Amino acid sequence: MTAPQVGIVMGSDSDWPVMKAAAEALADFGVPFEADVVSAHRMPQEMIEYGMRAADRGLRVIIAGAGGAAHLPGMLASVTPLPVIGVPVPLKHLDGLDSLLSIVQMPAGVPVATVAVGGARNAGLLAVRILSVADPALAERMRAFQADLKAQAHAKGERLRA
Ligand code: RP5
Repeated sequence: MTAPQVGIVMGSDSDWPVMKAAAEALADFGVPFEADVVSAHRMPQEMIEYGMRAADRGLRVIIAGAGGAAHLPGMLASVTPLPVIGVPVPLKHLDGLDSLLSIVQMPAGVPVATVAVGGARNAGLLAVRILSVADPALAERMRAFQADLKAQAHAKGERLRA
């Protein structure tokens, strides 16, 4: 089996219906990934261990999703040199604004690349872009994907003008 390049982690399996879009984006581009539940509040030692070992295990990017008091992405960013992409997961109350603010308001020196509330697909695509900097074949697939997006947008305009 190919070693995972991206670690997708989330605070609970209840986040998976949102987070699976990141996994699907990575699979679309053939990027090997792993997915797991790593809760900042319910298993803090394991969470720190995951972050501290991630780079040495060969991961290149971490995608971390959580809802509510969403401390997982920031805490992982505090213990790993890897880029961390945070996904605010919307819960029943507050529409994910709580998750967004918990993830995006990081102190200077500890960045988390935060995507939109529920934006797990973009998190996957951003991870692909990060990896493609050092992977020309992956960069070529990203260019083809972008060209396809452009063609679809043009087609929508053509349908409106018709
Ligand atoms: C957060 O609490 C998780 O990321 C999840 O979004 C939320 C609810 O978790 P469960 O109670 O569904 O396990 O830490």
